[in-house]
Amino acid sequence: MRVWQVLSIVLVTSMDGATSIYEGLRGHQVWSVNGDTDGLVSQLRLRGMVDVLHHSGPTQKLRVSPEFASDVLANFQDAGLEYHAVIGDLAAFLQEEENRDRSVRRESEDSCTAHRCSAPLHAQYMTFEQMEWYLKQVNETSPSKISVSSIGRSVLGRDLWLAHLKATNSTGRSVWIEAGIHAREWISSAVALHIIHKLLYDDSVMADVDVYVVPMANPDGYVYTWTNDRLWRKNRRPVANSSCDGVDLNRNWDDHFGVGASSHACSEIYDGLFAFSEPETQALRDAMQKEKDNLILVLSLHSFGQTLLYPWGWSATKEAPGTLQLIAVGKIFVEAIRAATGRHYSVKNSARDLYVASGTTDDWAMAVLGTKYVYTVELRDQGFTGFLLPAAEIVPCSVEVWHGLQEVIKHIIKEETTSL
Ligand code: 0X9
Ligand code: ZN
Repeated sequence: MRVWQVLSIVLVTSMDGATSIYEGLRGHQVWSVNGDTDGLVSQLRLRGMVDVLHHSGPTQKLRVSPEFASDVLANFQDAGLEYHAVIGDLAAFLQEEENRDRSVRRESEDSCTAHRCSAPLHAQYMTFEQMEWYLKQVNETSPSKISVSSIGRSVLGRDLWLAHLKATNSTGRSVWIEAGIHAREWISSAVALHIIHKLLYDDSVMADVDVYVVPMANPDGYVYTWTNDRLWRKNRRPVANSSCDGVDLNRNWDDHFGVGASSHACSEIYDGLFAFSEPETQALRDAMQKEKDNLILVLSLHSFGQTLLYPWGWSATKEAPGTLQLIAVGKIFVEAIRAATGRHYSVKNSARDLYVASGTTDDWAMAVLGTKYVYTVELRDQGFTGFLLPAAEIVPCSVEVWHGLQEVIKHIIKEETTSL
């Protein structure tokens, strides 16, 4: 029995109806569906009627809102598709999780304030403000090693921060790491901050490359996951003539825009009115373009699945240039993690092994910037807790990415120097 199921039994019986920041998810359920061979779930997803939480293997986990529950049920019944509810009320589920973490949270709140935040927190996820405080503090205390600047502002006016970790022994090559483009994937921003910290205080192969990190690529969405809806994915763009908000920033880039995405504003994968309609993707695009000629590796950190995805995402039949090398270098990442920690990650093709999706950071970086090594990294876990990964996993997850990253960079630099 998976944790989703165990918790659902506990939670469905322990609902106390208390008001909380999870109120927006009151009555939302998680359903488990088996054997959808006709793609009904993906049609409902495009129409904004379900949110796919778990998307690998024959079993899919869906979030179903009270608004659409009876319609979705009718569709399943017509298609003869079996489902069962594994979480009866997400608001109660999340409240319960928070109650468990509360004592730890109080403790670590003291160590990251506006006046003192010298390290990323280990025992809890950080608020957007705490992450800003950390970046501002290291920018002030270590100007020779790091430079933090705002590359633009979000729809609601929050800064989009870029941390430039300066090479001490520059080879003119750089690495780009983007995190947090999907609001609910908290682990991605947490890992990005820990990588920044490692780069600041650890002398290593990384001294040879400039590393650019955008740890919070979707600040409005992230804040919204703390205040209103823990499972929010998109940005917070108000959409004209629609009751739904938000554009999926990982469908808004200008490469095969509109394929494997939805034009319905209520869909979790709504791609926006046109490519680069959003200030967040515009800012990322412009900053990446400045580094275009130096980039040897682009990583877009997401969760979950423990998978390194290589392009293309827009087509399951077209092969990306250098596919064999993409796979080989992906395996170096995976093997470094296995050797150092025993944790299992796998290398997969985005479209063929996951699903077709375009307008993404990775496809755009490869197609438009021409970066040779481009991956989406789906971090922990494999679906056990999914987007609600416990904070206790921040450090081990960061450590494994750090191992993978170092080995991959070593390899790419060696490959470049031997091919000169
Ligand atoms: O759907 C996505 O944007 C990514 N998965 S997630 O669950 N984190 O939302 C996968 C993107 C993979 N890349 C491409 N398809 N190009
Ligand atoms: Zn994602």
